[in-house]
Amino acid sequence: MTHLFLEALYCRNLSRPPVWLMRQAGRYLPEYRALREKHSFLDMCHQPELIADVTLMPIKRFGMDAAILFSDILLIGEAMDRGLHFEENIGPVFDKPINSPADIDQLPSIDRVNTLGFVSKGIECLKSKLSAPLIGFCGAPFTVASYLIEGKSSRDLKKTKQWLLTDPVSFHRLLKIIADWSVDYLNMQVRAGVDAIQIFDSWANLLAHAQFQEFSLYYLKYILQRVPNIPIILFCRGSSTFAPQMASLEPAGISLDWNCDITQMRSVVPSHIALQGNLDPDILEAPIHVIRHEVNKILTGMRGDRGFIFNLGHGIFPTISIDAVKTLVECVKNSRRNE
Ligand code: 1CP
Repeated sequence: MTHLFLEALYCRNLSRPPVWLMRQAGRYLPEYRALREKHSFLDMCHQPELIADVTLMPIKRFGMDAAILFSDILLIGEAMDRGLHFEENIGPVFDKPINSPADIDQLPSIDRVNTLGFVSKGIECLKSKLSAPLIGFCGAPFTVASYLIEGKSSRDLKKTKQWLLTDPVSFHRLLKIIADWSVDYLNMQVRAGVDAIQIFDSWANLLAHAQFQEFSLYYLKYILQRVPNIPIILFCRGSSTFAPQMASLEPAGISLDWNCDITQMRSVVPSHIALQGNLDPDILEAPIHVIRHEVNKILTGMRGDRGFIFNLGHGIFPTISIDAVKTLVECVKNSRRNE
């Protein structure tokens, strides 16, 4: 059976473009909110049956062409024993942030990755229930390091950036440890049955050009080389600027933020690398006719591109309406063949 999403990821899709949305399994869904009344977010991430149920929610409701595993990039930090919890209206918090090189030296050994076995079980649980391809994921070492260092969400990553500027050697040590954990964690997901992987570098946009090369790209390459035989999509906020550097790693696909014209990006990213994106998520809070117009603009610009996957430039907000998402998915699914 051919799947549009995988066909497009291999840049050989001759049909309409596939569509899925970052954060499609999340708080904008009433059925997700109903389940969250009964469980904490981390509880949901820990229980294989709930992982499967939530992953399936958007597929059942909208029929996206790919499912993304319900989980979180910060579970690796939990496995590292840094005391992860999620606070209402605040977001992720690490009770034991990484404050010094000595904290790096005390991180547990890599076999603790196996404490994430519930993720594998969730994937196995999904395989019989899901006909669409399943996307596994992890955070990029730079983004995961930034949460471990800041201890919570931060809009400027002051502590992280001062660390990498003043003591790059220990910063690299931390990135290497996270990269090794990520390799094992992703290979665990591949063994359990995911069909593709996306790596999220959500805060790369705060890095200068040369910093991106040194502190992000190097480790993305490290991971790509060690997780073979599975198509990997690289996403970063900042991909509109960093796409040429990302393309040099030859990933299966690049997911673009919404600051660039995706059609023009095709002249920068070679046609054997899939392009995913890149609707501005704010557009989903505009009137329905605006949503249709903007979705069609992207579809028209990318018509005929065998490696195009429709997505947002970043995740869906919890405030976005079901009707808006329905409109988007229908527009893509009703679009003309890719000829
Ligand atoms: O309260 C709740 O119910 C939890 C909300 C929530 C959800 C639904 C969080 C907390 N994470 C998730 C799921 C999640 N996170 C997925 C699952 C599947 C899907 O996409 O549908 C994925 C892929 C992630 C990845 C993730 N987590 C990223 C990278 C992508 C991105 O959006 O940039 C990041 C940065 C996180 C950290 C995180 N987890 C949760 C929140 C609110 C945050 C972001 C905090 C911040 O803005 O700093």
